[in-house]
Amino acid sequence: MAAATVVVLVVTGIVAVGSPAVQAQTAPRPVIFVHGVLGSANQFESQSLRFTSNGYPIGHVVGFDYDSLGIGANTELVRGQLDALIASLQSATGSAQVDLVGHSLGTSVLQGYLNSDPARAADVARYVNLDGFAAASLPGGVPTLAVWGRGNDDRELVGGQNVHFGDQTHTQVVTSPETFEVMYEFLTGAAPSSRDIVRQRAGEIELSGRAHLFPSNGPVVDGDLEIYEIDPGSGARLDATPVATFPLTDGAWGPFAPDPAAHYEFAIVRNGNAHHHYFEPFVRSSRLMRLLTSEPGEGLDALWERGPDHANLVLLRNKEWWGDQGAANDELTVDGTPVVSPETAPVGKRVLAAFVWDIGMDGVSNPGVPAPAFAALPFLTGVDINVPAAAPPDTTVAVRSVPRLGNGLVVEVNVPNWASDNDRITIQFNDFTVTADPLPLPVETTTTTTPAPSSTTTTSGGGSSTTVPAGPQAAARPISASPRFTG
Ligand SMILES: [Ca+2]
Repeated sequence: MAAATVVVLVVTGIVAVGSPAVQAQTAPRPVIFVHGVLGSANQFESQSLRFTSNGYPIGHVVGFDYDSLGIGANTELVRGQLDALIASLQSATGSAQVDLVGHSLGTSVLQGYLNSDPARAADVARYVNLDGFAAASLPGGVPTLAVWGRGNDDRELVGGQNVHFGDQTHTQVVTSPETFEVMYEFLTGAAPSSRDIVRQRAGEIELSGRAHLFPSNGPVVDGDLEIYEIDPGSGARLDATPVATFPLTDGAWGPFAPDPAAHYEFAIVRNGNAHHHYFEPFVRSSRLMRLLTSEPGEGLDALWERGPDHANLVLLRNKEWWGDQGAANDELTVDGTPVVSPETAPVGKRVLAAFVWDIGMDGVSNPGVPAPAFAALPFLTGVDINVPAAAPPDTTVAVRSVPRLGNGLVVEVNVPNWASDNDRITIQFNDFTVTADPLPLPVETTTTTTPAPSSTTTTSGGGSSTTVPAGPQAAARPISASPRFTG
């Protein structure tokens, strides 16, 4: 009986492979992203914006957060949580199957999940394996796309579609437009109309997400999230009263509707401590924002020195900062002092987050000597820059990013010099440099002011107005307009 069931499932999978045109005409299946070690669902945020730019309902692009360091002891727990998430999406969307995307350690989690039970594999139409584990056969027999990054030119997932981006680093493979393009076509059977994120207009953007402890992804349950509009030139709050406040009881917050022209501070306030998070202006609705913090004095917060005289900053981007790649280097500075350098961010260290503080609390910057405490940690680096601080803040810290191969894009984020004894600062930079403008809004014309030609046989009622498109409904931006290699 069990063997017969397996045969039926395999046949079902083959039918799905041969029917891309049918798939493209139906509502897209929900897609679930499973991050790797030290990761979070936030690493799929920009891809979620690309999916919704191409018509996916926002509730169909979901992130799954788990404790990546505890996965060995929690394998069955995590599989049970995935079962529940998939069942909830099937119920909420009416889709019989979902798609799964794993990155790095997340590919081990998902390959194990798909191989664990044919009933689980039957609920999954397609699987995307991003720069993670190879396999000798399709996980659970599910059709698979494997995308490989730098250093994995020889890896293969046997039986799957294998794509190699040798010029993209490990997490860049997750967030790049090139990966989106192949992933979208693999999942839907059709090319995307835009691989760039399409901006939404004022009044259309809604943000929500979670506040998590890093790296366990445990929820923050004992504080408030306060959102302030800030002066982009100084980082100072425009008003002492938050524009929105969300009690954090299970980590979840939102929705919050930002002005796309405004700049904001998201402050996690807990027990006299505050963790201030800053972003570039928002371009599109998201449910995958993750505000990462830690218990004061624990975890990574134990690795840097805090005090009343200097500010501590985390500079984060879900695309590796490159410091030893010559013309392809990223530029990142704090008050003009380089954070990214050959010493602090060699490409092999895969740096996603730079921890910046006055190492030794000696009032001296020594940015060319990376912090020994971070030497053995993947994706993280520590940089000695003395940023004088005060409580309350009395000046502005200027952080400047010039993304590699960004066509001259310069991003400046200015923040107050919060003192690190009670305040911490995170700045998250976008992992994308290109966005597309939305289609033009329909233009209203009034029929009464434009008499119809005599040849027209049908006319509208007198005095009414009608809405006509301003022009052909072109794609937001042709894919060919973007360079193939985005660095
Ligand atoms: Ca120092």
